[in-house]
Amino acid sequence: MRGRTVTLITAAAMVTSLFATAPADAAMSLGSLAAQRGKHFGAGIDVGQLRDVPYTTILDREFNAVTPTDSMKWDATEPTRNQFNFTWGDRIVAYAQQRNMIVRGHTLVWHSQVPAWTQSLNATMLRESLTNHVTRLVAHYRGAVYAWNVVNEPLDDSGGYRNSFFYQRLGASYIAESFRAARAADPGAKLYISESGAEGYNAKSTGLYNLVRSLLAEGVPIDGVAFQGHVAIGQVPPGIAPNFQRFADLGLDIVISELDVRMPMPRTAAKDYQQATDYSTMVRACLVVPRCKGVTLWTFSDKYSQIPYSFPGQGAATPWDVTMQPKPAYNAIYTTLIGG
Ligand code: G2I
Repeated sequence: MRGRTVTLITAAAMVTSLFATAPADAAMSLGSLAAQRGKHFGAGIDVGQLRDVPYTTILDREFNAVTPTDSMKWDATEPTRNQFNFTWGDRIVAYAQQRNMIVRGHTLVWHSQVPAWTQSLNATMLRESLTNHVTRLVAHYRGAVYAWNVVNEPLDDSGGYRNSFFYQRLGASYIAESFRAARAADPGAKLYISESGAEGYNAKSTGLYNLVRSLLAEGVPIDGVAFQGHVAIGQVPPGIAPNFQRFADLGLDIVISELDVRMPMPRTAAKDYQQATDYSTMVRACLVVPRCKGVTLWTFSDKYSQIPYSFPGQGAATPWDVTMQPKPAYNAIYTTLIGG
């Protein structure tokens, strides 16, 4: 580690290291540093991006896990009822396998990005289609997808069930049924419930805690909780690690599955600084919780970030800019993974 040791540095030196512009050691990557701590460091990616050489150069160098951001969603994989298209997902899996990256599958059951045909089904048909969808996806990727986000965003901000069309037509039982179908289709895959805005202690995370505790009590096969980690600069909630730990104490694994730190545009040095600190805080929360298995960035470059689309006026949410130059956030993550 060229000129940089972690054990002896003071708090002031740590702040300085957050701002260094060059990687400490070209031989190390975020993925290899995370692996040394027993964790993965992943990227949300998708097929169109795999032709972008400056981008894939960073992907191949820095990451040891991938999640398709869109290609395994219901609208992409089953655009017509019971007619499955695995082309894009297969490409991501092949790409990852060639590079020894693990694949986190995303996502089997979500109220968004579902094909229109699901909306006209009665309850019996929807239940049948849901089970079929989960079964076919998980069976197709048996042994290739290491972990699935089985049910995504089932709660509303008050911690109650989200009033999605799944919930309206099937009641809360759709959650347990999805997990059971996934387990039956690939007993070896790790099955996660995924939620947004539940990183800190709040009504939603407590609702999620109560939900997974009761699912576990009913014997529902759930292995982990994916905390998405979409945060705004300067607004990382306190108490993330203890919140993660209460889920871990139920016997569950944890991941941060969609980390990004958005800022109001335009980018400034001060915002970059705050963002670096926020990335560091998020990554450290995973490091200090032994059952946190890893972190995935959503995405790693501003060129492909969904933030300007989801939050008009905001952006620059990732550690690499649109020209693939690393920002202070990259160094902050690097330093944090070393042990800062
Ligand atoms: O909305 C952010 C994420 C919230 N959690 C679940 C994730 O699955 C979700 O991811 C995003 C994808 O990253 C986007 O790729 O889900 C969006 C849809 O809700 C995806 O949206 C796509 C749009 O469909 C495209 O039209 C748009 O050009 O985002 C693209 C821009 O990145």
